[in-house]
Amino acid sequence: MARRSSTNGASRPQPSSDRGAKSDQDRGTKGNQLASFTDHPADTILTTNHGLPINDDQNSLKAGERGPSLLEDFHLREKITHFDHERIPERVVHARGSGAHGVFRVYKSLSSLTKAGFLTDPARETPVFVRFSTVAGSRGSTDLARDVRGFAVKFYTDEGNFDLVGNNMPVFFIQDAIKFPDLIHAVKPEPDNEIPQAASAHDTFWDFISVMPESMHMVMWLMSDRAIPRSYRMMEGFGVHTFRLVNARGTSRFVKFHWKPLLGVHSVVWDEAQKISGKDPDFHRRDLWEAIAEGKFPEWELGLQVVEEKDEFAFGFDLLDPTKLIPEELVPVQRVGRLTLNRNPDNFFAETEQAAFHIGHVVPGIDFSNDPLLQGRLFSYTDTQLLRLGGPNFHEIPINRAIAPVHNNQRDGLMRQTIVAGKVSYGPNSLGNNEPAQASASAGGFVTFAEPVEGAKVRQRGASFFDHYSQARMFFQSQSDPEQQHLVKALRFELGKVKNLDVRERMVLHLAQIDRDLAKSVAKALGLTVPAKAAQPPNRSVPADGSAKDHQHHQLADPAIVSEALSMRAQVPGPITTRKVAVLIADGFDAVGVAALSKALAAQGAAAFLVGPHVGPVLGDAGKAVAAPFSILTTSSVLFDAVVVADGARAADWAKEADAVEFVRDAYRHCKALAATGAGIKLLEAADIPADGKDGNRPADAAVAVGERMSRGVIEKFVTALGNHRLWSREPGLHLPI
Ligand code: HDE
Repeated sequence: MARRSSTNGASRPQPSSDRGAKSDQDRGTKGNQLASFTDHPADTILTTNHGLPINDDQNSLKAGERGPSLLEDFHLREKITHFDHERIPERVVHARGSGAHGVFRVYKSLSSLTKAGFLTDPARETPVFVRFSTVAGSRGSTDLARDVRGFAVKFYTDEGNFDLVGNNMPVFFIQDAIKFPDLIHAVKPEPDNEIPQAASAHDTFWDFISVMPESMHMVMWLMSDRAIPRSYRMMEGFGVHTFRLVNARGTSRFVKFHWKPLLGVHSVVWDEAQKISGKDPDFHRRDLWEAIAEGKFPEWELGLQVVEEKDEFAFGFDLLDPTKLIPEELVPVQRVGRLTLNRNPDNFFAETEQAAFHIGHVVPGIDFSNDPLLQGRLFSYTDTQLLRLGGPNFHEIPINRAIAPVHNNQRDGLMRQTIVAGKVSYGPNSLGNNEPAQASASAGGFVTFAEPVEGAKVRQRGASFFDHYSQARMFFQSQSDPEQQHLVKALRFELGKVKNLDVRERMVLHLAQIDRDLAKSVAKALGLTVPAKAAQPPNRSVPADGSAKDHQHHQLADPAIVSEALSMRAQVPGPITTRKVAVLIADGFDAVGVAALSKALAAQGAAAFLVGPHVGPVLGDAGKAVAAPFSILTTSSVLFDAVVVADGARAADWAKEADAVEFVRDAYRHCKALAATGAGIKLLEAADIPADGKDGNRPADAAVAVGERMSRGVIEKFVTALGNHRLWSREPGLHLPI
């Protein structure tokens, strides 16, 4: 098999040829003369990093068979030195991530809004690289932590790279970049013992939050199911900050960026998330990889909320405040283009790990607002790459290279790849025709929008920034009942893990400002009560000399809004494409029924996976064996969207297996669709699942389909339930009384 070792990599849009210097590695492995050394083709021969073919990679060079190793062994030293240096610092936040290549295309020209070429030309397909991530955990932590997810998109446009470095939640914890190190120190594992990994449920996080009222809106999102997505492919994305779009006439408008997944917005439940973390900590990474490998390409629509310059102050909140969102009911999201992820990386480290996103990578037609969080980020991203990627030339790493030509007078530095000929590396110059030359605006030069700015130098925020609760309340009150229940349970869990009682009490006071019922039901699980007239909770995010009055809580001028768009449940569930169904089969199983079910699922893009008592061949009722890729020991229902127990000669045996009982019990508890036929129904009974027609005392469950045979009716009921994602009405019985 030919080995690929190109620095340009087939896996990236090719950079312009004048900058694509070939590596030593390429030259070293391509020589024809190597072919004569072995039977293997020349480009498969083992060499040193300098191209020398290696004769013995099994033994180090020694002075005699039993003698000491020799310093002369340059191959041993090169190999081990390289190995010793394989690690680079992980990202200080968003360390755990997964990436994919794809393309973006705008539906129709947005030239009235922006001059950005990739947004004005529907014929143009722009290559992209996307990296999804969690925030708090280390590089090897679980995908299913309760956390914000990063959603970073690098567009390789003809006018340079544009990075939209967003999250799966539209607001953020803090209003000003100066608080970011504090926030991250609080949420990361505690510094004395480095516990807990990838979790916000600990004292330092909640201590910080409990004295930072501005975090309350984001905390509502973090405690909601948005923080435990079913899949990266089923998350919304948000640019968070207000940006600007600028058209060719120089007209600027404010814009919020959104990504809307075509598979719908879905989450798992917390018990399920914790189990997935044990059973398959790579769940989201695997899910993204497999969907792309199977050609079921994840897609999102790019959405824009556009606000005219004249409407800058039309809202009760400030567009520059990243703890506030613009309700879609006030400014609808226009869907303007489509992102398709269609290629997995060839090498995780070279591409996903070395990808360097920067909010400051913009193209003409896109500009910044004065959001103080955004402004701080403009500094942070290049700075962090200097340490993480080791120097100023990280833009030359293939995944980071622009496809637009790069010409400038920047030179040298650690690991410089580009070889620029000539004497002149300064401008202006006369020896080099004054090139590289500056581009006029009409020739595509980036011109910053000339926003008038005037003011005293102050360390202050606008008054509306001090409304900390209105949008937190809007978010909570816009959730459906099951979503509110999940949010309450998440707060009970997280605050229940906090040891410091003052922190718990302070949080209850904050919750009482958001919604009294919410506060009461959380307080109950903490053994606390909400005071009849809850006192104003503390706010320690005030400067030493600030007037206390200036920093008091303000109430937004906007009327209370319930925004349906904030509820995942209020949204269209999307197709069942790529949903995974576990089918439990034992010897003598109903092969025709299982085939009919698989066919019905495949017709809608979903897939059935056979789970046997063991992996490998399981006999069907007609005597034909099929290979089960999973056994009841190697997988778990938390890794599937729905479960079927097939009829068969040995199907009743499942009911005696504790692992099988757990399998279906979890699926039922997590509100998933279930089906069972014939003797398979016994397993549902063993797990105390109400199989309709079998238990007269309980009403039929809309997401449990049973029948003697795998009839069309059973299949239809099951597929419909799968399409509804989860049957949340099963849940109330599972809750503590509120
Ligand atoms: Fe980041 N953030 N961030 N962030 N961020 C980083 O950059 C930072 C913020 C986001 O897949 C770091 O290359 C500061 C908001 C994503 O590679 C670092 C502030 C949003 C990713 C950094 C913020 C984000 C990062 C760490 C407050 C959503 C992962 C490694 C002013 C809109 C990108 C790196 C990837 C990564 C700093 C706040 C999103 C340290 C100082 C708000 C998706 O530069």
